[in-house]
Amino acid sequence: MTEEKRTIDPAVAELLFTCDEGEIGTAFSRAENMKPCPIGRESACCKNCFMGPCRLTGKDKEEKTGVCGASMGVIAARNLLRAIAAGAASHSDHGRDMAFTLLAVANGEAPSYQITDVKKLHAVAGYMGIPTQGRSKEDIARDVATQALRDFGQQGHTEVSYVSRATPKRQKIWRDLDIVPRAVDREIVEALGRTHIGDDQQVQSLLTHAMRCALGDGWAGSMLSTDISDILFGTPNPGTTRINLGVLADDEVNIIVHGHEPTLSMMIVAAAQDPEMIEYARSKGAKGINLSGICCTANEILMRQGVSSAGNFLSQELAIITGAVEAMVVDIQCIFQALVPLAESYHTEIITTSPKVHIEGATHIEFDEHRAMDIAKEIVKRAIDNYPNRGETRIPEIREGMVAGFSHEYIRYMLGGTYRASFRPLNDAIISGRIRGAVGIVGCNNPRTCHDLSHAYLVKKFIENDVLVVMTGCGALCAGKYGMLTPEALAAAGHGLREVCETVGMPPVLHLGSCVDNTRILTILTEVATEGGLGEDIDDLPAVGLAPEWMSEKALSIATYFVASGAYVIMGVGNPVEASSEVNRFITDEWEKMVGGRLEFVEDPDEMLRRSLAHIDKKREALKLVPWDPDRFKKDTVTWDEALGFGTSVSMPAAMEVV
Ligand code: SF4
Ligand code: MSK
Repeated sequence: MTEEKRTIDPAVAELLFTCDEGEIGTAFSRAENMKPCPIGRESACCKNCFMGPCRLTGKDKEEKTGVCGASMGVIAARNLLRAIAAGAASHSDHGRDMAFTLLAVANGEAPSYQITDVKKLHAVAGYMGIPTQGRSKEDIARDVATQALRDFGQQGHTEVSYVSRATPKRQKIWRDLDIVPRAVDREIVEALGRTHIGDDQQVQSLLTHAMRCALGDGWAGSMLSTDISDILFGTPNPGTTRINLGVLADDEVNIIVHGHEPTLSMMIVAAAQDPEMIEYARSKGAKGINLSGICCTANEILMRQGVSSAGNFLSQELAIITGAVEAMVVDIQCIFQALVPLAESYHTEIITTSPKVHIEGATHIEFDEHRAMDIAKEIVKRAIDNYPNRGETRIPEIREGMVAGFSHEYIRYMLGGTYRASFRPLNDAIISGRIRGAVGIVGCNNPRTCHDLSHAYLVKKFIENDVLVVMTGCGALCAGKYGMLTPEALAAAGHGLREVCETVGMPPVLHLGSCVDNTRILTILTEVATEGGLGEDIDDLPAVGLAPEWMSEKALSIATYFVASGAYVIMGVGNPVEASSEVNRFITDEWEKMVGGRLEFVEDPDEMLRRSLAHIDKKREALKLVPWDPDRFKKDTVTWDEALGFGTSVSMPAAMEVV
């Protein structure tokens, strides 16, 4: 396969060419050499007991059953529910660790951390009904952390705290359907129990619980994770940084942090800036210490500390192939086991840090929030000591500037200032047709589809069509690589969207953070619905969620909690439940009848675009808004910038033109 078909990222293409020449394997080549199992890929296989695994194949597979009699629909629904439970567990355990860190800080047991955003702490306490008047921030934080931990493990006929943050209409839908999450852990455990041999064997029942389980992730585990991260490390405000493999420095100690958690990586940021450490690096012949991130650990630290990113999910191996990385420090999720054998051919040390993530052959330095800074310094020192072992390097000279870190709090402020922070101007822009609608483009990369192509293509097409784009995860990092997270991207936007963005001073594509920060999108949608003029709830809004290059079980959980919150969600790459027409009908038409949202799997980016715009226009019509007209806000006068010659431009990679 040619590099153009594997990726549109020139830095990745350059290193893949090197890999091909040197016969170095990567996820790209392994995906080419190993065709996905066609039976498992469409969910026509069950291995939930040892009478199987049972494979239902052939044209009449929907007439067949497993040894126990399980139908194709039940097998596919169980597989989907298990995947959602795993995704929810992964996110939510991250959230639980954040709650434990907050508790340790409140109890004075984690001296490296502090409560940075007291305003956010008070807001979260308010959601939880915890009093704040006349109390110390430590006392409030202790109560918030304790309630958060209760939301994970409480028993009985309870509801997780943040259900109250949804609109009244949404809360009623959930209560009427009995899908309000009782506790995060309980819904995940019940999902595993229901899918055991001989338990729940009805598609409707399994897929209804799938929504409850995913809601526990979206409206508790992940939302708590985002909020507590903001309390500890600060609610993000937009700042500038750089992205792509060209951020690695040829003459400095390069440390990459990879995974999802901000707790250790924020300490490594501080340790890498310690004058003693910088002096130590100089003593080894380096000019300094250069920290960058990959995947969502990158998102966590770039939006709070402006640390640059070396790339997204499929760049993790290529960073090592540059030969310039002294240490890759990993925490949880999305970390290839392949990193360790690959690093053996270079000098890079792979350091695992989570008690939950060990990789055979990696160095394990376990993180403990009680002595976080000591551990961070130990890791930075190891990387410095490794610098003299560096051999030949090949760092692509490719990097791009980006603006990142739009929390929903900042968006409200950006739209209305401190004096009248509000989503009103955004609602008005949608009502007037300047903004046609909004999409959230989120999720991973997947070597089963051209790296970055669908993300970048869809972003370009949506902003051309006056659709505001918000992004998280590796999709957001993709947009950064192609200059789409800068004010200059406005040059590619439609007339109405451009006018709004110029007035407010924001780019047409907003970076909202990491995977768990998809909950910021839930909050924005809820606040927009509550603001007035666009219906009562998320399912009334001209908005769509897309995960064009997804690969993880977490993505399925995210998609499902958005659907259960009322959103239309389209996922790319392929359909993991294709084998069952019953399950496909359920997650589309039945879920739409129940909760107003639907989940579709669509491979072709043009078809994703067509369906999204059709949905946005359908919702505009239902709200009796003026139909979108691309020329209504076309200006016949030039802007001051244009008149003064400060033209804007946005460069799209040539490979996108082939779409
Ligand atoms: Fe086969 Fe049923 Fe066992 Fe699944 S649970 S492996 S369908 S016998
Ligand atoms: S890191 S889950 S590849 S977005 Fe959040 Fe990226 Fe997907 Fe991992």
